[in-house]
Amino acid sequence: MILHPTSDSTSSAQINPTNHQGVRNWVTEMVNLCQPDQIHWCDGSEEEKERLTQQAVEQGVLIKLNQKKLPGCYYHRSNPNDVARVEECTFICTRTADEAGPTNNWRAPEAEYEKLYALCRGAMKGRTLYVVPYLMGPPGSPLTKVGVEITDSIYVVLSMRIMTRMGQVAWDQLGEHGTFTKGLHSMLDVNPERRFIAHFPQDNTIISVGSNYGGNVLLGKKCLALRLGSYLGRDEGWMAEHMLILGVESPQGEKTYVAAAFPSACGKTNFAMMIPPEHFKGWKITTIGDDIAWMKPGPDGRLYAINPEAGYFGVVPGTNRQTNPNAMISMSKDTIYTNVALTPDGDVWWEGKDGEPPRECLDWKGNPWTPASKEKAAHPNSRFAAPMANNPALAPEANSAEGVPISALIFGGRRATTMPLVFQTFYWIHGVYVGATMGSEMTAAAAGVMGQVRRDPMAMLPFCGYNMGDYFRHWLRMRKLLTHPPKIFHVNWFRKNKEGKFLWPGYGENMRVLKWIVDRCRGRVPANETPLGWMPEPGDIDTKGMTGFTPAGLTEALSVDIEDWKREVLLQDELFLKLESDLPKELVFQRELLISRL
Ligand code: OXD
Ligand code: MN
Repeated sequence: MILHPTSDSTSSAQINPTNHQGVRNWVTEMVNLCQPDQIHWCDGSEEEKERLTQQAVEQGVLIKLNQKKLPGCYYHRSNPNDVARVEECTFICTRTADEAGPTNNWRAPEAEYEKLYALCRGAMKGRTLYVVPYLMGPPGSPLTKVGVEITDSIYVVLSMRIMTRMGQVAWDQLGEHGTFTKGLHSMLDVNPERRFIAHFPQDNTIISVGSNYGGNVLLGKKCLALRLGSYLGRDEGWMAEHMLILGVESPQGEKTYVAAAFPSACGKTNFAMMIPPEHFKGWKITTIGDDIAWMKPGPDGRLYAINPEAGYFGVVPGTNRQTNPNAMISMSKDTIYTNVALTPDGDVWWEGKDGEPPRECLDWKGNPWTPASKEKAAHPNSRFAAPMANNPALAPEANSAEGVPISALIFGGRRATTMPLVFQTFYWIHGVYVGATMGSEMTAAAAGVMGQVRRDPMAMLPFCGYNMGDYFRHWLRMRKLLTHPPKIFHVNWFRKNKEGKFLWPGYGENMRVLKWIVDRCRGRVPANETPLGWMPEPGDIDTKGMTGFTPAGLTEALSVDIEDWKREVLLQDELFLKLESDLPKELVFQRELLISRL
């Protein structure tokens, strides 16, 4: 519904889709601040999608792709200065710096509001202000939260429609008196000098300016579901984690659910949609979520998880029919592609796609590209946004209000050395220590030095909305609320041999490791006690039917080098020293215990 700001946009029930006075007042305030030419209250309907898509094409924000090959799919090219999350422009604005902690950039709330409001003043002149109501979580779930994002980006509106349950459904859940997260987004002039993603946990508010990149501007995702979510979870007794959620179904119909935290661009989407190898006939993996888990103790003392999202915002390069067939199908219709390459027949291409590279195409910046070009055709962090309903492996439980009971939590980073293929931690506190000391090589999902190992506790370093030491304390506290806590594991699909070749093939073959994890959860397989935790004998991982893989390869992938581990413990100090007095003593003891076992 389009309105002119001069008409009273917030008083008439007829033209206003919500009677929530808090929403009305805040929208009026933001309209007065940003001074748009028009206001559009999104209803989430098909008709609205068609109309806005058409407008986005007319404005050159989207390009219509070949509808025979990719029905309902569109192409977007971002400003080349705006292709990834920017952690140095991301702020936690708590009352005190100590509440944000040493791993976050802190700003005092008053000064930050003042600065950002000054930037937003009149910023939407000549533009439309969209009011986007959305749900994070299935309708009716006790974990579900309502957000309202105000944005001047039509790309954000159309992406939010894919990534969340957007429109009337959110007003219905909010009612007249519910609480909601306020999110203000303006692209401004998409200038890195004026790019700020600020979170005000104590006001349940987000302000994001100067970017149009998904992770910075789809405010339900990283900003609400992780940063504000983790803060709310601490206060309300639940957990917001950077985790995929999947179901493993045996040929006998036995279902086990696991959640796994891997840093950005380390294979969460691939793992969540995995197709088991031929040898595992009758086994099925179903996807509940590929990026975020909200988890709460259930009445039976188990930990229940929901996926707050409704779509996937996945990394495209390297995805193909071998590595992730379900992702290929998911993005074959009704998908927005960002920063991939565009072929002359209106198709998309990226490094690692099936088949030969196109003889010519336009690269992600719109420049002519051929296989002889030195630059990559698709940006390494190019993305697809696709509705989860497109995923052939989607679990029906993805829409369940109560969520799924989690048997295993899995941590894993991208590590060329040191970390074995899999181990199980001895008990919860040990598992928290292993998660807290997780390291991973940096990827293109965030601006920074690629390949450098950094400590990324629970894969939450960029996403924890409060003091990391307190976050660890919250993890330790959660154990007391669970009578049947999940078992905690660590995996590493990325270990290399001396020649620099991966020791484990990864992708669908990860089913073999997952099967061991499921069997451990169900008490069906023995394990060796090692300094790191419980580990399989090489024979306990089923390698039948693997080609080009030798038992020696598995032994090497599982090996533990004590000298490497002594170095690893020292590297963990990088984080522990930073957290200093904030660190729970339990984790310091765990460190001592590990050293004594080495
Ligand atoms: C993401 C990320 O987009 O973690 O999911 O960067
Ligand atoms: Mn992520």
